[in-house]
Amino acid sequence: MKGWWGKILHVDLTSKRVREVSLEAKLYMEYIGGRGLAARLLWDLVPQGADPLSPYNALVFANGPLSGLPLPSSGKIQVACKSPLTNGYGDGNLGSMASYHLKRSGYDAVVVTGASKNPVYIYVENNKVEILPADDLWGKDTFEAEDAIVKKHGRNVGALLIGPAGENLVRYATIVSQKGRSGGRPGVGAVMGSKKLKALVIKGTMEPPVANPEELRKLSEEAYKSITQSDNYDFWIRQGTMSTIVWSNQNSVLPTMNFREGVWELYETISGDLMEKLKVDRKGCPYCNMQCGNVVNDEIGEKSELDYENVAMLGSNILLPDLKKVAEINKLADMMGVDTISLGSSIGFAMEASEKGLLRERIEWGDYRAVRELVVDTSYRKGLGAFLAEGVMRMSRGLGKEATEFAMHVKGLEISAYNCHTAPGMALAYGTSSIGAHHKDAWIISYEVKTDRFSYSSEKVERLVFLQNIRGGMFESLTTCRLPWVEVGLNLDYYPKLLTAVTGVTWSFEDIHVVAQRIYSLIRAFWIREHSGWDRTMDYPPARWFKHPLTKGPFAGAKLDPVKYDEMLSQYYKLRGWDENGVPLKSTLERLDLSFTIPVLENFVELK
Ligand code: PTT
Ligand code: SF4
Repeated sequence: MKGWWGKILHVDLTSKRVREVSLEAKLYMEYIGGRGLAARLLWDLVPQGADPLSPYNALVFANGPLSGLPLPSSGKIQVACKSPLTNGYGDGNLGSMASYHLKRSGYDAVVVTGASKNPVYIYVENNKVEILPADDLWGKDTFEAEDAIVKKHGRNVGALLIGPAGENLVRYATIVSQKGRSGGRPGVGAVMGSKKLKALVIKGTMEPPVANPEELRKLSEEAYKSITQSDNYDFWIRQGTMSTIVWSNQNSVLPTMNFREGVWELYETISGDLMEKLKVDRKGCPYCNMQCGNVVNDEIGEKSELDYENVAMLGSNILLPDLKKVAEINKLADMMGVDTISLGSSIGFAMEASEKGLLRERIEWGDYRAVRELVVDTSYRKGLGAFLAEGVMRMSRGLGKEATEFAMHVKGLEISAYNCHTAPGMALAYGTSSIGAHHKDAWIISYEVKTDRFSYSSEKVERLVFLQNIRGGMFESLTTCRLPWVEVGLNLDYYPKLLTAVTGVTWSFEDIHVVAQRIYSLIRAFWIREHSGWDRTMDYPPARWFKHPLTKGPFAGAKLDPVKYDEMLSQYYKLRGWDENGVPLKSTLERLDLSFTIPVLENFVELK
């Protein structure tokens, strides 16, 4: 079999037992890799009802067949587990040399179960695996810890690390690599912390398994060239995702004051244009020729890497009108290993609760010093920070019904940086994303504002399913960065061709769509297995978008229509082959070779 090694590494930290597990070729054909493989492993390995922060949870680090190979923007790795934030399926995606080294280590994935009593890190060098003490790393931030790892093992390794937030089980702690790449929004870093695992360090030196290296070289060369020849290439290199600040404000979707508004009169204080003036460097992921990490000097003169989501959630959403200050908060989040989106949302929620007198503590909108302190306190679970470390869903439950209306999450995961009062398609994308409210599965909003933005049309729902299958299904499983396609228009046809060259098996888009449908239904089955009393309300966006109209900008007065949202949701379920509660139909599970989930699901819901 080419394209995959056919083996994963299983490390149990309770028994300190390490073993290689061979997987059948059929599994790879059915799930491809990355997210698909992770979802299947989690279904098989995590006992139903397991506490995500207990030794029973499993942590998966998975490559796809294209990750870490010499082709555009391939240096990505999936990290996944049962989420301590949502109690459902959770994953994330990091650009890291860990992807490159895993591809050359002889394994497709590393799975960690159990929990160590003392801090450890795992060192994998090809098929030599060691569980090493990490007492001297524990307590260090992710930047210091990576420096210490590099000092010991040299520069030629890939390291995935947690910081104090992961160690202290902050429910939205992430995994960080290369001082500025962060992944695993739904608390994957906290699960790593619960296992007392400070880092996974990989060094791989073997030849990766590629069926047709000459074809891979030819296709990659063409694709790299096509990227640099794109009309948008120069602008992308200058601003990367930061150009979205102006775009979002222009289109009334910039999250402002805890998603109360979609426009902010001070948007220029955090814009991509301003960022360009402050920019001192550019960073990015391995094998990328359109690197988008915009590095600026922050308020205290240290380097910080900016992206749209970070800046919107820690800028407009909490009314902090100063890019250098936002950059400092962002860098602190990377050092602590905490997700900027959930952090910005939790801080915004606390500010609004304080304004409304629902919180004893006073925390004013835009209070930079208080925010800086809160980031550290949240990471160490101190004072008000201990409350914020729980995320907005749990915070709001402690504050009463009024607070639940402005708790901006779906299924417990905080909403990423698009306000949807005027974007029903994007609201549905958040409602039905595989991990809770994240834009990665479907960024339909760009299409939506260009077309009939206020419509709840069936055509929009069809587009949403298509985007989810490509983004959440194909890219997350291959696993490569989707931005060459999204931002500079790399032709999607390259991907089945690259997959064919690497695996030696002919893949079409139809094949990939079937895999994507399988992954969506399996992840849905996982959610249902882990949540008793499942129904369609799990797929609803926050009440704020239905109840509190915008008060500013060209669309003042606008809000979502709950009846029409429900109609869209029903149509979405039909297209996925799910029933009116969003539960996969028996026939869908059988068609997608997911029959093994049927007897399990029947314990929790009535399957139609
Ligand atoms: C991603 C989410 C995003 S999405 C951003 S900015 W974005 C935030 N980045 C954070 C950060 O930085 N530090 C931090 N402490 N927390 C952060 N939380 C937020 O996390 C990221 C890029 C970006 S930048 C995007 S859109 C694309 N996302 C991809 C994806 O999801 N899949 C894929 N196949 N390709 C993608 N390419 C792009 O990657 P999560 P990264 Mg990320 C510092 O992790 O959990 O998926 O959440 O991985 O290496 O930093 O690349 O405007
Ligand atoms: Fe990484 Fe950005 Fe390149 Fe994607 S476009 S691979 S996120 S540097």
